[in-house]
Amino acid sequence: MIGRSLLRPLLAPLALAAVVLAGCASSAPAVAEVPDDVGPVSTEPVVAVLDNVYDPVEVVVEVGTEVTWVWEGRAAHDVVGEGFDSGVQGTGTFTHTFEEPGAYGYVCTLHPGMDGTVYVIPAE
Ligand SMILES: [Cu+2]
Repeated sequence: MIGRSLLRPLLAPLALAAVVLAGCASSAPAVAEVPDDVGPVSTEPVVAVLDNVYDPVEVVVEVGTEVTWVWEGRAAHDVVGEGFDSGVQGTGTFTHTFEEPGAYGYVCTLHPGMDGTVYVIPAE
């Protein structure tokens, strides 16, 4: 019983921190593990932002690689994932360099079902 009463003041701030962190990541998918069977590495990864799909839907890059999204559709879209957010734009490009391995799912917050994934694998 002594142990529990000592722990309680420590756990309350932790629970609060977890709620705050979850709130910040409301629209960005969580980073997941990269599956073993991902496709070949894209050396110059460029993703077209179309209406309403990313092309290609998935890219595979090594850590430290910059990925570029190019707006080619007629409608406005955004690119929102864990640690990156293009903002809504109708033309132009957005780039992000991925420094940690993981499966970075991302979405267009304007169009449900418009999503893609960047698989970041350790450099050779
Ligand atoms: Cu969109």
